[in-house]
Amino acid sequence: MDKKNTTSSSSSGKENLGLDSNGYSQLGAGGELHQIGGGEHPALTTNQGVGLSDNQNSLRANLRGPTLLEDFILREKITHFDHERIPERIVHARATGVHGFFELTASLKQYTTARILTEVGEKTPVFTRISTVVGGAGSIDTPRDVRGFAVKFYTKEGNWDLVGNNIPVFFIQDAIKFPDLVHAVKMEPDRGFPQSSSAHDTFWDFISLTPESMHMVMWIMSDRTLPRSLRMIEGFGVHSFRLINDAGKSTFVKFHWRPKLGLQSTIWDETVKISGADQDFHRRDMFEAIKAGNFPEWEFSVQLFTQEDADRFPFDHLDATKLIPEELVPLKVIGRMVLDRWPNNFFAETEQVAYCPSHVVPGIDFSNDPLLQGRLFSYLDTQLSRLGSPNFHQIPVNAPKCPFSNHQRDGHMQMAQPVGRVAYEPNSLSENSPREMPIKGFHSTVVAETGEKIRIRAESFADHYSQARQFYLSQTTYEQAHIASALVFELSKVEHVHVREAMVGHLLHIDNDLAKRVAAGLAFDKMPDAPKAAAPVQEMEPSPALQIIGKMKDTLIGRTIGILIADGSDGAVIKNIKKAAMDAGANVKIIAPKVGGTKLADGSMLAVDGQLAGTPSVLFDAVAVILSDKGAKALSTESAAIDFVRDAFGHLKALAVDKGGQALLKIANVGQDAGVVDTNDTNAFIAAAKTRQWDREKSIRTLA
Ligand code: HDE
Repeated sequence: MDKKNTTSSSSSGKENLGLDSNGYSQLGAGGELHQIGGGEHPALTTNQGVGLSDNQNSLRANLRGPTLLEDFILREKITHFDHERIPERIVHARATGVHGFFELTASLKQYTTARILTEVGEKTPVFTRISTVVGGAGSIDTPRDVRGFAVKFYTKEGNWDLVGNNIPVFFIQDAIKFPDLVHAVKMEPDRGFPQSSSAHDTFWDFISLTPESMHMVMWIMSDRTLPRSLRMIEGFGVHSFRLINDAGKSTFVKFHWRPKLGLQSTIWDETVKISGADQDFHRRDMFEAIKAGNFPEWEFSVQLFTQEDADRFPFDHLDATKLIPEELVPLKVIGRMVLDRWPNNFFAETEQVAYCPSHVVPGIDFSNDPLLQGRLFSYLDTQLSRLGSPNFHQIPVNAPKCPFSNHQRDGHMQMAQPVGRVAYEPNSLSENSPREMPIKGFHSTVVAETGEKIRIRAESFADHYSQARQFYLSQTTYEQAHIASALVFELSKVEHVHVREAMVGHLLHIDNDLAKRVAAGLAFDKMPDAPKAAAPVQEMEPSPALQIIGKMKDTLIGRTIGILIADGSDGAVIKNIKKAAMDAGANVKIIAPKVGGTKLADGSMLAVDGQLAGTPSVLFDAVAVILSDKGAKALSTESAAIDFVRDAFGHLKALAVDKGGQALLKIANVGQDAGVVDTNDTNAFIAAAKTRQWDREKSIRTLA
């Protein structure tokens, strides 16, 4: 076990027995321990427990002779290595997973029998996996993309998987379109790129021919798809589910996660540069936060509504391209989730975890949403292909933490050793074999279904533009400009002019001004025709809850400030800024030309966290630049230093500068505004650092 790994909170004492937290042996060769280099190390063995005397050389016929087939140690090691990979997920391959707990704060006893939703104060272990959708497992953390938000609750009544996204709606209404959507957005089959981007022809071709996706398109073109941190995203169950109470009564429910740190995104240019500076930006951020004990937390809420309420909605709640505005059905906060333990092993847990929306517990049931219905099939099928065995539920991260038993048997990698003669039910030969639980077991809701068996989309699913319009009109002017600019950016990467035109045609139904801005950004000489809408566009009340800026918190908690220094910087000023930032809850990192340390004005050496060339300002939420005249002169010919301040300004961040810092700003041609303050005015700096300087953007960038 890594001695330095303080993030693992396995406190069962099992390590002392050579067992991991799951009770599996970590030692071979009888658990023999060797005293090596001051530490006690388990013996290195084969998988059969045979101790190795030499792990450096394979067995050869003579000193310089051929390698022998007889070398079972070499063959076992290489064979295992050859089989190290399993098929990556077709979507959501790239992810970060963390253990934690869910705690109920308000009971839903009136609505459900599910114990996890009725026992206030009870803590339920969870494993949460947050993913990008499009790229492969080794792709970057920060493309413009939806984030998956999957939570496995290990409840006392079985596992419940809430497999959602950070956006409350989806692209399509019917599961049968999912393979087409995914084939269109993933890398194009003839060329194998782009790896993790929607900015290409096949995606926009499909979208332009799929009007039902327009609401989702507004969300993915917003900054929601550019999260600052996985700790600062919302999560949504998306579909309507049902809660069932002890009288068998059903209530519809939508599930929401809201981050305690507030919602926050980066801006596009910043995201692009983060992708170059740190491909693991989000995974590292989560790892470091957990390691430092800054455990991310989300509030869990529900929207509850009846069939009669649903009948009055101006949309069909079974259509996953629609959301229920909070102003129509308010959110009821019922719990919180805290993520506090990094997995012991990435592959064993984050890779092998198998979520299935069909994993529900008694008291929770499905709606007829045709997308959800398709998902109920797809995920189990996917896990069989990915993990290769119907026994995937026995992998520790997937196994329920409550007892489970049935008569299923055998199969690849059966890890259990069921005893006895009976593997069927009913039986009279066993007194203790598993039996049904007629009262407490899972019951599907009794629902009357009538009508013709038919392959057709319901009329109530025909309105494709009203909520897209509502979303766009609910945004602040800054956010609207980002949406319009994102559309221009993405469509500018589309080679086929007719696809660009078709998209702008759809925008005409969403908002005339938006269509005009995008058409101008693409240099159209005339506005294309709007396609015929399947249903009239309805005017809906704007919903401020759909904004990001409206939901950002002015805070430095969970955020990081970078201080750029060089030889000769003033130690007292550095100390002052650092203290103010830390008092406000921020992390602070010192950046200098050399990582080994910097000699301050008073001759003392200051330790450095990051080397300037490898630690650009995109990694921080605000920056301070503290330089002597000599230091400023030395950095004036360093493009990394020029970029540091230019990007911080361009990404709307606060800058605190002393005289030398000002000199660098001048050389970098960086302007002055309320977000650029003197290092002596720490209060002004901290206030500015808690947000972004939105007004600055129009002075530095042409947005659509
Ligand atoms: Fe998924 N989706 N999906 N999806 N999805 C998968 O299952 C699928 C959909 C979501 O961290 C796959 O285990 C179909 C909506 C997340 O492991 C696969 C349809 C939402 C994750 C699959 C959808 C999601 C997946 C690939 C249309 C938001 C990652 C690997 C009917 C509510 C879970 C896997 C994790 C993963 C199928 C639509 C969220 C192929 C057929 C809507 C968060 O089974």
